[in-house]
Amino acid sequence: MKTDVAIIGGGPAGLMLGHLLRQQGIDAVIVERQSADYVLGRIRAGVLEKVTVDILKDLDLADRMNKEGLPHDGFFLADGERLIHIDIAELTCGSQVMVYGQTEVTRDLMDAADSRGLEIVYEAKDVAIHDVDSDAPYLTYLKDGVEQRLDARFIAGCDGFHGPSRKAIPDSVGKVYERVYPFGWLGILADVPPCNDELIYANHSNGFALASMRSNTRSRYYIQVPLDEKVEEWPDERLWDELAVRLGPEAGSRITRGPALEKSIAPLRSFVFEPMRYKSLFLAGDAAHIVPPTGAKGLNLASSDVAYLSRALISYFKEGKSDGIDTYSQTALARVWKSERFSWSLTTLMHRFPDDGDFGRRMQVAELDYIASSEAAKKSIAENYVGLPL
Ligand code: FAS
Ligand code: PHB
Repeated sequence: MKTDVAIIGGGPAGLMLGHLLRQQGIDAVIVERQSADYVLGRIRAGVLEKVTVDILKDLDLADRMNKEGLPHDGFFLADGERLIHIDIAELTCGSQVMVYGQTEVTRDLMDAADSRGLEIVYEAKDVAIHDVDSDAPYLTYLKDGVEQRLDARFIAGCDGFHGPSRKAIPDSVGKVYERVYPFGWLGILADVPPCNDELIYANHSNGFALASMRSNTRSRYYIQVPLDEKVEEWPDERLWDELAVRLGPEAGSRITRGPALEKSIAPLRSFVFEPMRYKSLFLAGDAAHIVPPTGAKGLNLASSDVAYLSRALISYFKEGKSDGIDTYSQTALARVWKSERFSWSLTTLMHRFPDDGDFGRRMQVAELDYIASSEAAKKSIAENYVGLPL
């Protein structure tokens, strides 16, 4: 089989890239290790920046999001009983974020693939990358036990943190920047109304908590837990009790309890791999970087990578220009690092770190006092939260 761009990974990055290329008549094939149901079963991001909303609108795939999504004008930082409102619409001259789950974004992109000629090979096993240092790279993979070959001009590694594409870049070329946090997030998804109409990020002496949602009838909550914690140690009732404590008396009293539809622990790390291009191989999304979810940046960084990469590849195939692909890594990384900084900063502010001690806690209180009293501090948080311009 032959295509223009072979995409490894059928998550949001791979699906968005594939659609944007097909929309311009450029051939692309996605090779995905899991089944479609497995990909849809992963519960992840909940907040979309403008860049992600715009990609769905540009692809004319925004109808369900416009119908079911919840545009939000602000969120809260809670510190014990104090609630600090970040009015993002006022502070950013009208920008909003869209609450619409990554699962739904992925579903909308998947459902449109066939009708738009975007081929997705699901359950492709043992994907291997060949000859990326040439102009004729190719993939091999097993489908129903039979080895297949996919020749392409370029390969896009959209295969997430654990995929093979980063490893296809020589150690002499690649550099890793990483910080692993000494805690994880225990998340619960339940068909209960949210306790608040906007998100609440809470810093409590027991640890961080987040009250989020997927709709007006489906809520998503998280609490910070030690890295060695097991989901089995958190029966629903214990988790609901702890959320009521950490979110503060007002929001806590409005929590509606219900059975978990999903409950899992995700580790937190800040991670960047440079460069995001090696000859005929490009990296996009979690394949190149990971952020702690505190800033709601993970999915949205995948979107900005794909916005840059699709423009570069379209310019190459339709105008014969290489300046976009030649500057892709540098352009994408400039935005990646600013989002890494914001996500690290908000994580540091809102979580209890085992080694912080009294001084570290006083620094958090002083920063929250400053944010509560400063328009400039709130504006800085707001413009990062809605997403910096491309
Ligand atoms: P993905 O990981 O979504 O997709 C990569 C795809 O590549 C997967 O479908 C995988 O099956 C496939 N793949 C991997 N190896 C392969 C191989 N060898 N061959 C073929 N295919 C292969 N972000 C937020 O903004 N907010 C959150 O709350 C949040 N929560 C998260 C919770 C968890 C547990 C995780 C892991 C991430 C979370 N994220 C969150 C980040 C997440 O949303 C990612 O940023 C987003 O999925 C990035 O999309 P992709 O880059 O497409 O990577
Ligand atoms: C979510 O709803 O899953 C969510 C929202 C905001 C975040 C992280 C996760 O910062």
